[in-house]
Amino acid sequence: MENPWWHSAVVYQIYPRSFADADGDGMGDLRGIIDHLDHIAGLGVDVIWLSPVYPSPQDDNGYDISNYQDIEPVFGTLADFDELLTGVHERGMKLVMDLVVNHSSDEHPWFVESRTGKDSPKRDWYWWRPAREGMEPGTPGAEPTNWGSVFGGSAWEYDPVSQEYFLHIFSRKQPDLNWENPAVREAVYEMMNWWLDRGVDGFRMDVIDHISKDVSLPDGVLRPGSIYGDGGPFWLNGPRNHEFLHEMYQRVFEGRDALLTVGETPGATVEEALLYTDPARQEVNMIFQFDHVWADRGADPWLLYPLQLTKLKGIFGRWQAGLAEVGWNSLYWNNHDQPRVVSRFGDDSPEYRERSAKMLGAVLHLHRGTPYVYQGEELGMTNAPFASIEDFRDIEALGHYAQAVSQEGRSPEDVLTVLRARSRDNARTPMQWDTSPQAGFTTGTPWLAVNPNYPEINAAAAVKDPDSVYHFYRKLIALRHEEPAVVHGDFTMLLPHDERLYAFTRSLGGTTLLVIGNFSGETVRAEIDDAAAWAGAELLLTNTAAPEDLTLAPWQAVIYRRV
Ligand code: TEU
Repeated sequence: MENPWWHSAVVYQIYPRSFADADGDGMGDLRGIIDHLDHIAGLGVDVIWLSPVYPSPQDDNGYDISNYQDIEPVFGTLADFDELLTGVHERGMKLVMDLVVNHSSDEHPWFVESRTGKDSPKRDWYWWRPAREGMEPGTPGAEPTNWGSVFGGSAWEYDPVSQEYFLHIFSRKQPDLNWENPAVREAVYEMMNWWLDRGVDGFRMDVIDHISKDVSLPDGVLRPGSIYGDGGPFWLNGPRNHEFLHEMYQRVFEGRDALLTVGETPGATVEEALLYTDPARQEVNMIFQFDHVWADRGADPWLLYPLQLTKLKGIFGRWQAGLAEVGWNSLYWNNHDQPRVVSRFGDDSPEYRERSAKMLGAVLHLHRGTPYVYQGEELGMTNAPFASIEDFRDIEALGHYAQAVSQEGRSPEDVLTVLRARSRDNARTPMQWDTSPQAGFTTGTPWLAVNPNYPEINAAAAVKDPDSVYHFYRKLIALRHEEPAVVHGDFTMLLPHDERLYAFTRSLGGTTLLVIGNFSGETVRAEIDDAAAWAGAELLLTNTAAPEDLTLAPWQAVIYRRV
């Protein structure tokens, strides 16, 4: 197969609620995005991925959709959307929508109808089940399975009218759609075609490896310290997942040019990824795997560990090798679900924030795959100083806190410590545009507090400063567009046992790139085998003074080229 365009593309993710508020209601909107398109285009990215902008009760900030074919009024109108799409296309970029079809909102007309009773024609569009045998419906423990939901509490919600339960892997306002029912699939494909006909350029598919469930719905293993079982094995990469995605390809993507499709797959292994992304199988272009963003946590997502660089390198090395011949990687540090990478794997102190943010960007962008930049990452935005549980807004953080403190008796301070490091709200604080009040995000009161560090960290300052993280990212993106070895080169990990240096080469034809990132606050010499050969090599990019003898300053990154 010819190399598709998205092999050399870079994607920028917008979380609309937190990007830019044009009308002063404290919430970002489409007009705000339109007003700031030049900031994104200035980075040189090829694609924008827009997190959900559809009508939604906003229980999970738009990942609970009540109408798939319109725009949330808080964000604007379909006319605004068309204007945005035109503005994106005029700047030579593409626009990819978020597709959230593992579940809908409980306020979607499909679910409203499904809920009217056992005889509803849409009853089978969702997962309705009776109480556990021999148990009184609605009593504790009578849920059809013992599964916990991702956001805390049971994954089943009881409906007293029909005396049955419906499944919700996420919040009770996000009932899971039943993909076993062909009418559900047809409705989804029809909606996708409607957006593509309108001119959008593809989809990022929310938890798309959850759509096929083990229909026998067995109990899960009890999580240590929890009262709920782990349903993951029965809803991740289920028996018909690949079949459904191939059908979607045939019904929606076949015969359309220049699209980008990326599946979010928290449960994917390298082996599964090969199936999802092998072009011959016609499923999706690439997936978001989670191994590297789970490198610093345990099986229990709320247990945190310090980063072990050797573990992180092992994960990336495995994915680079696994998809080298067939399939394709996506590359990301950040999105709206992850804490800020400079606070997590870098050093967000004033001394090293910018340098470590650039180092992390350099290491990620020089891998083989399609890099994703999440809004604010190009500024080196940091985690936020949450003082108490009242400062959080995310349903996941609040749900976890309630379950851990009230139901499981954990100490509120311990739970808060983990939330400060881990909460998704770290990624969702408003975009920092300038030094005006509320960082120029809104003239009103922001829905989530602006990070108080905006006088130092903001887009206006970054765009003006040629040494900023923003301009470093711009150079990384340009390098991908100009140097074929970045896109196509073979990947070889060096120094796999080093806990401070992340080093690798990329080779294509006669060109070899050497990339080294120092993940430590110490000065470290890279003891690579052919160090002498790199003595006279061209230094393409670094984030502080050029090193001598491959001796890297704290948090330094270097990219050398030899031809
Ligand atoms: O995320 C799925 C997912 O993997 C997360 O819920 C993850 O388990 C959690 O964030 C770990 O902290 C997608 C969306 O990206 C997320 O925003 C939604 O909340 C979720 O699906 C439900 O739609």
